[in-house]
Amino acid sequence: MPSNTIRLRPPSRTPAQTKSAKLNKPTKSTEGTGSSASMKPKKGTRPARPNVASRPTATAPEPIGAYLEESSLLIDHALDEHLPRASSKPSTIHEAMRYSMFAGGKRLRPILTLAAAEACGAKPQAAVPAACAVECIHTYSLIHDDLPCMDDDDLRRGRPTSHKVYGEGIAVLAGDALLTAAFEILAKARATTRYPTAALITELAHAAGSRWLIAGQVLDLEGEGKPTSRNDLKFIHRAKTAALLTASLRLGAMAANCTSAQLTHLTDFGQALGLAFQIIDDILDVTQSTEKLGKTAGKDAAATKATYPAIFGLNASRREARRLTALALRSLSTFGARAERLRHIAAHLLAREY
Ligand code: GRG
Repeated sequence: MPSNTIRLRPPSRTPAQTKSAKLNKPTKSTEGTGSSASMKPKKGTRPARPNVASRPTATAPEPIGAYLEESSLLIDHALDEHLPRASSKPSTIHEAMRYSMFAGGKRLRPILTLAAAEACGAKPQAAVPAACAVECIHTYSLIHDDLPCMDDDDLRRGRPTSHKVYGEGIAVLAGDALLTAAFEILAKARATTRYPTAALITELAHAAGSRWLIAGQVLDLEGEGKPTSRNDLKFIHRAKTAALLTASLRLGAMAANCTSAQLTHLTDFGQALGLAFQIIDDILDVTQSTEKLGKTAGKDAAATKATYPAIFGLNASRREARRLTALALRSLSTFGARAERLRHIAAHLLAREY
């Protein structure tokens, strides 16, 4: 893979594989089993962390593919530390939480959190609890969205969905537990002079609540098979997708003690990027295969859902995604070189194929 190619869907990895990747060692087959002496870090030492956290922020950024990979590992490592062990009682629920969490998602939202912190002059490490919290919310929403009473899907992140493996009851609870864990983790975020920890908690609760993420899901559910206006479609996409993506950026900025002007610019960036991201998702649903997407392709059309390609056509949808990405990029004009990673991420999301 060329080094500047975004790796949007890394292969599924267990926390053990994640740690091994950082240690540059072979992987164990399952977490907590079959440990070999050569796999274990020396007593008293911790696995080496990816070096994104300690790298100065003003230097030229490395290729985006490497940055995404390193950031993803940093987030996986932190999530592994924050989430209860799979062996904690009752193990079924903790295994189910980890099954979905470490299934190989793109980690887009937490990467945006780290990149936003960097754009505001902080080291990514400052935003790690917020990054983990948004990924917990996102993964919970995917588990619940896949349930038979919602979108009823069998495949997610290239694997059978949670309810297919653990049954509906445990899948509901795994989602609930990740939703709760998000706020437990975020409560550990350090306050800055401008933003108390409660401000970060409120930010995430608002984006994940009944006025945004859940509102999007409600309208999506209620709209199936019914005519949807262009404005309603825009609102559904904003609520279901752009709100959490924008909150991911805002949380990174807040963890970096950003100014209110920086927060406003990143909000504008997130709203435009989030809408572009969902339009691209709609396009990929009709243009890519199930195998490539790691989730069932053609699902939206089969459910007669309102999507951009269904309402505006494929070409107009592509044009709109390009226009919104350009608009998003303009919001970063005052950030200079520190926002280079956000710019690269936006460009690569526009070109993604899954
Ligand atoms: C609150 C149950 C509930 C649902 C909220 C997020 C959501 C609404 C539904 C999930 C399905 C869906 C189509 C969401 C839109 C956002 C989106 C494109 C999610 C997929 O995000 P990716 O591509 O996924 O970043 P990975 O697996 O890579 O993390």
